[in-house]
Amino acid sequence: MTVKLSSLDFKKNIEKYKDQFETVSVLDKDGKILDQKTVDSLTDEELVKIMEYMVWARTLDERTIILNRQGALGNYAPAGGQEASQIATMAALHDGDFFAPTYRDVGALTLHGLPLYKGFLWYKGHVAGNQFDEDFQAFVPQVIVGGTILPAAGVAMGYQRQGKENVVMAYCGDAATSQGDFYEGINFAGVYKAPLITIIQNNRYGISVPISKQTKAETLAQKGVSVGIASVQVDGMDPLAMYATVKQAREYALAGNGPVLIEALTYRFGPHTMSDDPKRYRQDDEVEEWRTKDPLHRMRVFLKGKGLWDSDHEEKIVEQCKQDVKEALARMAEEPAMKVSDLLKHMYEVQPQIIREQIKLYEQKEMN
Ligand SMILES: Cc1ncc(C[n+]2csc(CCOP(=O)(O)OP(=O)(O)O)c2C)c(N)n1
Repeated sequence: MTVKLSSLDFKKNIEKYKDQFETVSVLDKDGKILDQKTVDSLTDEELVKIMEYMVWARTLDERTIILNRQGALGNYAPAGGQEASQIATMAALHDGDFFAPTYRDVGALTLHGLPLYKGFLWYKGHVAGNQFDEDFQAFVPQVIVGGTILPAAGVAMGYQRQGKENVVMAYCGDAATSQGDFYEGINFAGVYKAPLITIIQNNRYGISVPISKQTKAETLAQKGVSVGIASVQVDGMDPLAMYATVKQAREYALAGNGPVLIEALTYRFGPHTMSDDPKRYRQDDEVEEWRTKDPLHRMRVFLKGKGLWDSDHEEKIVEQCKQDVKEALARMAEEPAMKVSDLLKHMYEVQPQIIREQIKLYEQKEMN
């Protein structure tokens, strides 16, 4: 279709993109069903697993905040509030699927199979927290904003070439979608139809910078349109919508259709990290409003209504998590203190001369 320049109106052109994305939801904030067909497509086992994952992760978040305040760990990026977009989606992965997490996703990474003590070591900046078993299908948490997507696209292309029946799931934040790496990653995955599921955890802030100051785009899902891939916006506080969307995206990607971009509308209840004061840039009523959308609350109401959940079940998961934390702390304490020479040994497969010299120097110092 062609158009005469004389009849072109730039303002109207932008308006064409408004309200292009409807938000997928399955449960409302009070646990009422909005999409019965999707609920019917999920087994009781799946529904309970989603809740167990979220309760465990919320407990871990609360415990880790306390441990951080006690000085037992390094810094911590709280994830409370994001359990539907971050944790429920982990429940949709299959054995052999690959996960590319950010610094906010150590809980999710643990549910993917990382021993918790390794996650704790990672928070402490201990080199052993970056050493995963070779057959563990995940990257270490990425601190570089936007840095998850491009390597994840590479793994997805590799899986595709090996004929593996597995997908790669990568997370990033809203601010990360303004980074070049984000576009390059989704573009590459699109060109090669790689089985990459990218979830944008749109919690509305990049530290203190609100989404309105990050981008002029109406939605973040529409960024996928620019590279021609399937893109969807989902209520990121709705565990069933997030879980079912990832399940569907997985099937779509494995059928050879290419990547899917999911924008999850979510919120972090706590600070960006433990050294941040969100009261300086967020209003209390905004936080309270989002707390009414708590993914655990709506899932609890829904499951109780189906007779699949009670407080004893929830208490058992909470206790399990506390026990896991205790054991992880004990295991972490057994780890030998990190040496500077250890740090230098993991940068290169074949060490250049200058690194070899530095290792030798530090090893001599460490012996004295
Ligand atoms: C390339 C890069 N620039 C800046 C930073 C500093 N930084 C750390 S977290 C952060 C905000 C990221 O926000 P978002 O992507 O929305 O994720 P969220 O922290 O909300 O999960 C910034 C700017 C960084 N780690 N990496």
